[in-house]
Amino acid sequence: MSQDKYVPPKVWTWDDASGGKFAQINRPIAGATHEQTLPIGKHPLQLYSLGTPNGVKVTIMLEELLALGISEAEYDAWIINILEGKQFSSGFVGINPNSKIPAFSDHSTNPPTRVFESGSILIYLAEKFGHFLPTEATQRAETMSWLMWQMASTAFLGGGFGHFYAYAPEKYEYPINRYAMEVKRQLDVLDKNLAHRRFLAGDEYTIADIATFPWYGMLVIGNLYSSQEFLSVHEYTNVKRWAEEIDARPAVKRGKRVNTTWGPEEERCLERHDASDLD
Ligand SMILES: N[C@@H](CCC(=O)N[C@@H](CS)C(=O)NCC(=O)O)C(=O)O
Repeated sequence: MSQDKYVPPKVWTWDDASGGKFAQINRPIAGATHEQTLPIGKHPLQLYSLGTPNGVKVTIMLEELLALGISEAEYDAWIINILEGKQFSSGFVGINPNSKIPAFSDHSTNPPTRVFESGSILIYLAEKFGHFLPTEATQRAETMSWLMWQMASTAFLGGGFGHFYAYAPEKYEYPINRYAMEVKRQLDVLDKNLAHRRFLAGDEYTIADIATFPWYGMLVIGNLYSSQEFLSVHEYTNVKRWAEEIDARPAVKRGKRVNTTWGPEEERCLERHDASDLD
């Protein structure tokens, strides 16, 4: 697979030995690979996830709601190990036909409401509990714009830059250059917006911040993909200030730990079924 001699064939075919960290789990077909139902815990809200940036968006949101005293936001967070292919069980695919964490179901409705895509789960929870999504039209539009910006932009950061810089079997100059440029442009978009705003949509902390922090915030203050130096993230001083403020929130500290299988042992919380699991 030499990078300068590759000529695409007339018809693409799947080479499952193409290498890379995710070669074992990525496939060009959708659907379940095995029959397995999902567990259902004692709370109405059930989350099937992993402590990746997309996963912790939802656990941060739930912990923020609980921090406001909303006990109906109590939840069970089950771990879905994507490296073991658990996102392809029939139960998981039944909630998310796209086989990606996070997937969520609300059993307080009859039948239960399934929700997939992290942005969609954030909107569902914000509307259900009436927090972190302004109701005034202009503010709501601004929040939605930044939320959709995050959902559309992050594939370039994770699937593009992160994949080629950290996970691909070899370092290829072309995609690393292309995605590094795009990620730096995105960081500059955020930095310019945060130069005159406390939070992404204005003065209020919203689901746009909750969605964006685990990606771009952690890129700048958490060394995501060990790329802090490579991307010169110190240049984005407004993003850093914003990320540090969010990172200091107690609910964010709790949410970041849920469904993590890495990091310091005492910080991990493989599954959360009760507030005491994090205490
Ligand atoms: N747009 C989706 C992306 C979710 C996503 O990419 N999840 C990754 C982990 S962060 C995953 O489950 N990957 C498993 C796979 O690709 O099979 C969302 O925001 O919910």
